[in-house]
Amino acid sequence: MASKELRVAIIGYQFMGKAHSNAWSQAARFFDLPLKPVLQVACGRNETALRAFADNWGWQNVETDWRKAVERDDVDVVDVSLPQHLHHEVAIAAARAGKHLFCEKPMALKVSDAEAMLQAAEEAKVTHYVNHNYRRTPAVRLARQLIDEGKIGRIFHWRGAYQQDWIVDPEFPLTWHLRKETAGSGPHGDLNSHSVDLAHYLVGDIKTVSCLTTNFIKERPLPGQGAATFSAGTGGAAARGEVTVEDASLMMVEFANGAIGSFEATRFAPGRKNRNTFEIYGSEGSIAFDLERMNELQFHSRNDPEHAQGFRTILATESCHPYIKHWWPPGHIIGYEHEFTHAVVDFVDAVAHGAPIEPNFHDGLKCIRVLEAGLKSAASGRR
Ligand code: SOE
Repeated sequence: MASKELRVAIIGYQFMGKAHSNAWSQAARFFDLPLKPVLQVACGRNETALRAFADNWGWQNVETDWRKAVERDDVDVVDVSLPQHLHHEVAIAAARAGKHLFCEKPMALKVSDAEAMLQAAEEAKVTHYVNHNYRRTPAVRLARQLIDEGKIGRIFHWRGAYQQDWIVDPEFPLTWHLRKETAGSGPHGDLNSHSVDLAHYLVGDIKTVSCLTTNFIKERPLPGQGAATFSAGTGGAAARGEVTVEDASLMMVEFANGAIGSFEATRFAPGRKNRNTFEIYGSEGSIAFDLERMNELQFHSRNDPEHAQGFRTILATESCHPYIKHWWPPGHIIGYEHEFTHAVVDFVDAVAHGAPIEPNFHDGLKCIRVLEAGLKSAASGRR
């Protein structure tokens, strides 16, 4: 590793490629980092699009062959910003080349792939991280702090709902998200992976799962130009293809600590653009979060004087709140992209100190186990 530098290769340049590039370039501007991230190499298959991406974000080199990118001697970290079916092969090759791993969620398509990724990372003794970015929202960190302080007591209920609406139109094309071979599953994997990770973080391990999935639109037009996450693109084909993942999932779980929980994940909730909500109810109080109001946390305490009880809204933008003092003065809200920057900050710290970071490949695997159990339950009708 170059002294005081951490040289990154990013593989993938779409939505997550941009979110991660922004984080790698912002982190050292706002936070004191033990190592300075260097945007060393960007990698993708379409050279023209890749060069435009690299020029825009300041990546110093480009590679169109991911194997060359992950094996370069001038790279310390491989950032896997690819669709999930490609994580496994790239992450394992990068670990074997001795690179630290910053990997997009969900970690893998299936448990066996996630296990192999964890094994490769552990054998290589590299730092490994799965980017469940919502853990690093200051209001979510505050929720964890209140739980650790016993402010809501023994937890009884988790209620998570992650809702979007970008494929409600039956003419939205059959992008990679809607095919089993590339996405593994639909919103159950894409969205519930976030909720399950948050539930693991805030409530604890999940013991049993029962799940129901359904598919509302069976066939869609094949995609044309520019079809991507949230975008129909143009010039879709007249030919249609089969949707091979679920459109919505409802899952019920028992946690090891005795709490019970529900998870709802859908892309068929008109008006809900990217609404990631959770509610946690305990013996001493309750907590509620809504990503569409991500700087706020709702908190109710049964220990407040009876006449003053009710949900209060805490604006998690004071300097006492996690990460906030590095940004703007109090009350100057932050956004989605800041979660990614916080992840980079903690990742750089972990690499510099040889310390683990969460969620890592153990946590990513645990999440995939729950999701895979959910799909098995949905297919078999059994708990
Ligand atoms: C698409 O559904 C998506 O981009 C997810 O893949 C992300 O993880 C989520 O944060 C926003 O929605």
